[in-house]
Amino acid sequence: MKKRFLTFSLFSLLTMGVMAQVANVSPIPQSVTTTGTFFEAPKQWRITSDRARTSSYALTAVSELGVELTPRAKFRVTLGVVGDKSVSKVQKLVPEKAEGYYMAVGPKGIVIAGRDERGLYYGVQTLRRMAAKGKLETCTLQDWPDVPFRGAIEGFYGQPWSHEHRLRQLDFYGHNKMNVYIYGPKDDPYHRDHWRDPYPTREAQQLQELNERAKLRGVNFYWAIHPGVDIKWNDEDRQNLVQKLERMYGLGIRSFAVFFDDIWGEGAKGEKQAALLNYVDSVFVKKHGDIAPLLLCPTEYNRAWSRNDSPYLAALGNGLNKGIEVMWTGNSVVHTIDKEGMEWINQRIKRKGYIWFNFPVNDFVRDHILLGPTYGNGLDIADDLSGFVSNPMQYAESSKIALFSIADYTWNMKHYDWKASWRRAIIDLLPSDSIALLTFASYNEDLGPNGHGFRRDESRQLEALEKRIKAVADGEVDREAVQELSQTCFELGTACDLLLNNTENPWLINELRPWLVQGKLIAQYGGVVCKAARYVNQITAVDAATYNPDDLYTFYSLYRQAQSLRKQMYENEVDKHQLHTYQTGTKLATLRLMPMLDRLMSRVCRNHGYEPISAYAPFTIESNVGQLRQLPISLYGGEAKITPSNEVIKWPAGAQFTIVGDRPFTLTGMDFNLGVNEIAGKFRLDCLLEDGTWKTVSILHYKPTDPVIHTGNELSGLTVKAFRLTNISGADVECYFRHFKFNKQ
Ligand code: LOG
Repeated sequence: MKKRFLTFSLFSLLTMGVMAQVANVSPIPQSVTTTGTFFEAPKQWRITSDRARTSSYALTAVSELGVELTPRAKFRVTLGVVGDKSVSKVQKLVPEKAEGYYMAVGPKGIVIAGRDERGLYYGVQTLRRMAAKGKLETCTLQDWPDVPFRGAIEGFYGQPWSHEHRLRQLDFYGHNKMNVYIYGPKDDPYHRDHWRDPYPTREAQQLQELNERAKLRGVNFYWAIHPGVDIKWNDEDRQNLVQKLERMYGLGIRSFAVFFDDIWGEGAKGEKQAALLNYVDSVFVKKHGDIAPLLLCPTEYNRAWSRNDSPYLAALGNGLNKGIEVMWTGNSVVHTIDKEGMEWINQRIKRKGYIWFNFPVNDFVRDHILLGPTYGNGLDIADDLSGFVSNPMQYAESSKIALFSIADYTWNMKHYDWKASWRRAIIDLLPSDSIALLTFASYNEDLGPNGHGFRRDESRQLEALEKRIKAVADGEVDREAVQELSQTCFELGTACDLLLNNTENPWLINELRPWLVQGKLIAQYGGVVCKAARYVNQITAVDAATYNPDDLYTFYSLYRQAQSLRKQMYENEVDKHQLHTYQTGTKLATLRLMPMLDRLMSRVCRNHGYEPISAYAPFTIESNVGQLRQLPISLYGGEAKITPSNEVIKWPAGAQFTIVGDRPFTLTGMDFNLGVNEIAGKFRLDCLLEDGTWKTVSILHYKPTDPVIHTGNELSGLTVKAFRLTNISGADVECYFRHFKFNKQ
């Protein structure tokens, strides 16, 4: 057997760790000339800069490098921006690109000259990475970003990030040369539902503090408002909007966005939105003169929702003032971005699209945490976009794996290597246990089936093994393959244990904990399955009657242990993770490892004449509403939940949504929320009884102001094979799919 214990990509990790050099700088610099010679970084540095520069945040960043700054030091660090005397000699070498810098490092000293203040700051960040291991490399660099605006948009549904997490994020963006953070958490009431109301004092102070930190990190702090749910196109609401923006301006914020995503009706009108944005542009942005160009997130924010001749997009393209940026998620809500897609949208909005990349956001697949690599975006689109921001998970620290790569990708697209970037991201996030994190992350890549149909590859290292395990005929076993699989599970378990006890980054470990505990159980289950597999052909028929309770090494004991572990996995999902009503469990390794183990186990069970053990999926969805067809459905105890959708659902007249059981089941309750008050009248609920007839069950709202739909008493105790919801209004209905649950006996 090959020795595989935690050797997964070990070589590349080690070589990277040893080389504290310019080749290690992330994001990858555009142009580097290096001699390959290293020298010990002196402990004391002397800064030389023009007086005008002394209060700059780039200089503050130097003071955070962990060296002693003293005028007596021999090692001189010369800092400046084009036009400063301090760097006049190298001025011509500074790239003529916004945020670019020139840098020279040698045993006598360092020179960093920025095209602008931010360029200088980025030069310091490069130095920070180069000096991280105590050695410096003699080299020169010319560097600049490919994409003008790079960063993150806190734009997901669910628990918004905490203040502390946001501060940590801003530090991280600065370190990784990202210059945008857009504040737009869907569940902040002052962003969306109560957009007209001012923030309470404490929240206002925190936003002010975030904005200050952002300035220190060279980040534009965008505050976004989402007025579309109930905006009236009248002067009063126009003033409400400007007033709210003025308040935020008063806190020191200088970058703003207006969102109209996931709405319909009045608020969704293109000409009205364009007119409003132009108004804000003239009476607010232009009036103050120190505000960044406005950012709009449109209602048709992806191609799947727009016709080729979309009047909506035309209204924006023709109507919006020059300079207002338009956000875009790509060919669908969750999609990678390519050249053809960029050309399509740019023609229509008559400007370069500003990408809102819906990865690694997991608000539509909350049972998975997404720690995989960022791949699939075109490497040739730098000139086709004005900005590229990633919408992360509500798990801020875990999102840094993807965000690190977004920084890498948007800075230097042509040299973006997703595998290498992923590894660097993981080393950067948890240097003390990077191999464990890399191993664990490789089981948290795919999203599982989801309403957006966005899938990722997972555990690529198992591809060959998967084929070998599959190739074996019933009743046979490939002992070497099983041994390797067992080793793989052991490695996953080791990784989970190491991480559970890691104290270097408690922020990260706390977020990962439910998945780490689940990972440990999967690893254990895998070990048992592999042991059981070795019994194939050795003992042909073991049944409970021959079971000796003193002997744990019988197939029957292993069978019961596997059963117990599946139960513990199930209990872990139910207990640990009721964080949010939308949470539907804690899953990992769903693409390769778990299916492999389950397949192997059922084969082994059949061989012994036992019932196979596997996860039980008793319900399926059938629907001619395309957006609902693929939603995952989960069952815990007697409660079944369908994963909600965040977008607007277009429910055609007459279209149905049906839940089918694999056997008759007895209902005890049901409620669902289509996000609209008094919408129950537009739908009918029918249950398919055991005798094959359909019975209608009444549906109603308890209150006119509460969108939740309840069922009449006649539902409880009804044994059904299926039930279905039909739009009987005679017209297409627009609604949401906020939650859907039913209980069975
Ligand atoms: C929302 C976003 C959400 C994401 C993924 C946009 C423009 N809007 O379907 O807030 O996090 O998808 O669920 C969206 O993407 N709606």
